[in-house]
Amino acid sequence: MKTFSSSSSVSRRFEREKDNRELELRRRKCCRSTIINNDHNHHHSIIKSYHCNCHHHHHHNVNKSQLLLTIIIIIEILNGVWATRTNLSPRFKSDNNDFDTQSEIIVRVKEGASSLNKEIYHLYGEDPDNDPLTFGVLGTLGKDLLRIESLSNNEAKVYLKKELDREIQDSYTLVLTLTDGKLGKGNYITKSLLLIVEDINDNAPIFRPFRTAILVKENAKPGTLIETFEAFDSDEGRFGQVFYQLDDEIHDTNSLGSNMFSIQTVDGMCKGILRLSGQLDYERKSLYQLRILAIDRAMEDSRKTSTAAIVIQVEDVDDQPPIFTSIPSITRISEDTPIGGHVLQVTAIDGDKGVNNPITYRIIKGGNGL
Ligand SMILES: [Ca+2]
Ligand SMILES: [Ca+2]
Ligand SMILES: [Ca+2]
Ligand SMILES: [Ca+2]
Repeated sequence: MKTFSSSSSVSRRFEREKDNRELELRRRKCCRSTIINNDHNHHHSIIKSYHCNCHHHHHHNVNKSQLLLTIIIIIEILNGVWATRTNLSPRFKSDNNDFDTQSEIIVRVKEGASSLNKEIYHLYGEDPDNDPLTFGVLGTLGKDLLRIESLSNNEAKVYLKKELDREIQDSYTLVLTLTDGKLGKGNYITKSLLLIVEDINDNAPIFRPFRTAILVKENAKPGTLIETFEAFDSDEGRFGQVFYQLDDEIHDTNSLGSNMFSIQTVDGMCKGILRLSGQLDYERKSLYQLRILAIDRAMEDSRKTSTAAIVIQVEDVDDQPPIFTSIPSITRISEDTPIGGHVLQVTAIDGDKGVNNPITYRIIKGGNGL
């Protein structure tokens, strides 16, 4: 009995060990994957114990996956929020290269009407999120000068809206804006635009005040300075350099005007010096009308000219002897001519037409008794 009992207890122990091994095996399987759940009804006690064991495990797994799911959902939500919050900013691009962040756009435009409504620049932008881009310009001055026309989602043309005058302002610093519509109202990416106004020859020289009527003594020596002219031209470089000429088209009656005077340009001083170059003669010509031309040094077909008209009055000097106009060669005087009576009338005029020299008469010889 004891043997039996012992043999039966051995057999039970064996059974128990077998069960345990099986249980362990199943547990391992179970823990490896939750799909194995279905064939647990092999042995009741085992299943029970297994269930007991695995039930705990399953519970734990459900909690874990719920947590995982929750975490994933939260991450998804956060991702969404993050994505909208971290909209990637657009940026300006040049046509083929990215801009250096510090560099500004430099545009050169000729002054004057020829540049009006011309396309002066082509804008490119880039947005990592491919948002449609809007270009603009800041400030009233910028809006006054530029018109920006959108071409596509990331391109725009810049037109000059206003006629520029270099002589008033030769450059403008403007600020271009770029938004993807997500940066928020009033937020822009900006880029500095330097607008350089280039010169054209649109100004004629302007004379400084000068004497329009000048009196010159007829005996003035050739080379005498008559007047200095000064004309300023506000254009740049050669467009603003001035030289002087006498207008040959004005001919006085003797056609001596161009020889009688000459004008010399003093380079670098904007001055023209009018000198006498011939010998004046009041008796021959007492009035000269001159036209002084101030011309800039642009190419011949685009030169600009101003004229100064002056009158030169020749001043008479007493350089001519008087001339008798009537003098009888023989005069008869009757004997009874009373003393103090009329003997002879002579007249003379001064050779100088302008100077009202008084003519004095004297009898030089043979005047005894007269
Ligand atoms: Ca964006
Ligand atoms: Ca101008
Ligand atoms: Ca000029
Ligand atoms: Ca100019």
